[in-house]
Amino acid sequence: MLKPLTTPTRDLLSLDGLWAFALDTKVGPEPWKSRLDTHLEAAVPASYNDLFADQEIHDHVGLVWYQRTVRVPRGWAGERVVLRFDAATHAAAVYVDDTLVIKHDGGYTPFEADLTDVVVAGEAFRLTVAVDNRLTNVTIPPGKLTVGPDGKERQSYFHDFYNYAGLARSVWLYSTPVTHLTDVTVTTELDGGTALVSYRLATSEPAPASVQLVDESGITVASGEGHAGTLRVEDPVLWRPGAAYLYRLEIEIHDGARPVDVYELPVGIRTVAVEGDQFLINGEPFYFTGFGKHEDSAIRGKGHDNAYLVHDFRLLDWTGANSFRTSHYPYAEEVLEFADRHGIVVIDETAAVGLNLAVEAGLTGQPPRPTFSSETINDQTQAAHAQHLRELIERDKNHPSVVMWCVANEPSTNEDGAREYFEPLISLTRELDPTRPVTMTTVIFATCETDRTADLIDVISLNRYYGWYVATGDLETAEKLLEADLRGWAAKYGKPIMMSEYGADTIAGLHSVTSTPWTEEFQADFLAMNHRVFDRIPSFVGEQVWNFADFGTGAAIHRVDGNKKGVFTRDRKPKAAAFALRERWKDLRGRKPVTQEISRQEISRQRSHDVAAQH
Ligand code: BDP
Repeated sequence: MLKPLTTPTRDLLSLDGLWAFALDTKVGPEPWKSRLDTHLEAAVPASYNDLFADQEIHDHVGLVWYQRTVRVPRGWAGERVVLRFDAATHAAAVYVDDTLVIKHDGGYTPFEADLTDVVVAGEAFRLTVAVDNRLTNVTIPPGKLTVGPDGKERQSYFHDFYNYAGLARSVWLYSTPVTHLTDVTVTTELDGGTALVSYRLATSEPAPASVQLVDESGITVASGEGHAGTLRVEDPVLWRPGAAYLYRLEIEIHDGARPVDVYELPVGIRTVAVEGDQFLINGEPFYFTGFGKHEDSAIRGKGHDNAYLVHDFRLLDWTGANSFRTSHYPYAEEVLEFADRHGIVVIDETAAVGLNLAVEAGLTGQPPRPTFSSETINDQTQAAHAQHLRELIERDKNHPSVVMWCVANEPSTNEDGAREYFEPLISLTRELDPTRPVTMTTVIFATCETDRTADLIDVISLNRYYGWYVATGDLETAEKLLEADLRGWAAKYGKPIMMSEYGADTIAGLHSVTSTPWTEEFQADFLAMNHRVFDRIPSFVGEQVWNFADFGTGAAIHRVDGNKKGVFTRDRKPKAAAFALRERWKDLRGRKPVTQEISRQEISRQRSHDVAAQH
């Protein structure tokens, strides 16, 4: 699905701002048919849960209603008018005046409705959205609904972050010409000193198309005709970790000699591959440093915020991180675009977190239920997971920063049914995108002996908490257990291995001269122990600490004001571990391939050389 843009043939109107807001329990039937009877207003984008200082809203399970008036710009007569939600968590039904225009399931991917036949340029309409936060065994992520003694629904879920909901990303109204581009796919390969940039366009109806690839200084380096083709770029400037470079693909759809639709897409020329036990970017080994993150901040919950975006990326840079994983759901598109522009490498994860009922048993003390069965994670869940993968890959396929898909976080891959569940989904991922490696993060219960899916994936990504959940506080024992665990995987599979999560809860400001869990010193010691082990495993290709920052969770006796494994606090203040990591990742620059940085001067020297060669 194309990101909406303003171009010479397309206009874009942001619908962000304050919307009328009400819980379903406070409004009458069919609330979309009139003005929402409420005095509450919710910020969009933001999760609604923490906006109102109101327990009932914070804990609400079920539908909420958002409403606002929208005037279609008067200049849009004769154009196609589209309403787009960047996300609605976790399901939505959208009404324009009295008409239902679209429903969507899945809380982290965009959806849109063509309003051309239901709105009029220059006139206003009432836009009402029902957003549902409920999670069941057949949603991604899954959850469980029960009914409390008061007759109200209660939501539980098997993932460790708060079930923030609402319109946490932007909402847009945009116009396109009637004949328009509907999709573009770009892939890049290298053939010696030449880049092969293949493109495939889809249009609303058959129409001639042309493309031009333009470099950062505005020079056209290649052009093509038709809906598909391969452009050759001699001596390309590559998109590299630590040194982003983006060409621009300018696309024109024609009607006779006239361009009827114009669109543009940033293109980073780079390759990714797994060969033996190495992860290669541009044919060179790459070592991931960085974090698993969350979209999380006080008050906004998961609401996208450009100030946090800029600041978080500056902190990534400050610590020397070259990458992050979008744990545990696809992030806002603005985040990936920013990573594209700033040379940060991304592992793009689905919202399939908590497909693991052993975790539920651990949290509730109840006997474990089988994860994969007709009553739990079943064919319908798998279908929702497949649809989610389609939407994710369709949205993110063109981002050079995205180097790998992560199909799920910590699923119960040691249980019966895991292989039957995941094999088709991993094949689907490869079919949808044959260019990127695929991984899943492995839960501690799945050992190299008991796991049933690791042969299906390209990179073994392990979430391990030795010294925290296992051998708590005993870093000597932890070091032995961790090393044995990693060596087992390395010997059995011969694939690249990375640590996709390792971390220890830490209260900022808590100190001790002895190694004591929860102190800042312990967190730094814990990470150092992990790093000693990683450095002893030759097939190790990366370390992503859990977590970048402290984050909000549901109520649990082991969570005091959320999860405290952040290297930064929730308001992004460094703990001691941040300084330790900064030292470690600076030191790694000489020892591991953590960057392919080249200077801007080098890039412009290379470009002027290429331009001279072309003339
Ligand atoms: C891992 C999960 C992650 C949790 C983390 C933790 O992947 O979502 O937040 O543990 O317990 O199992 O901190």
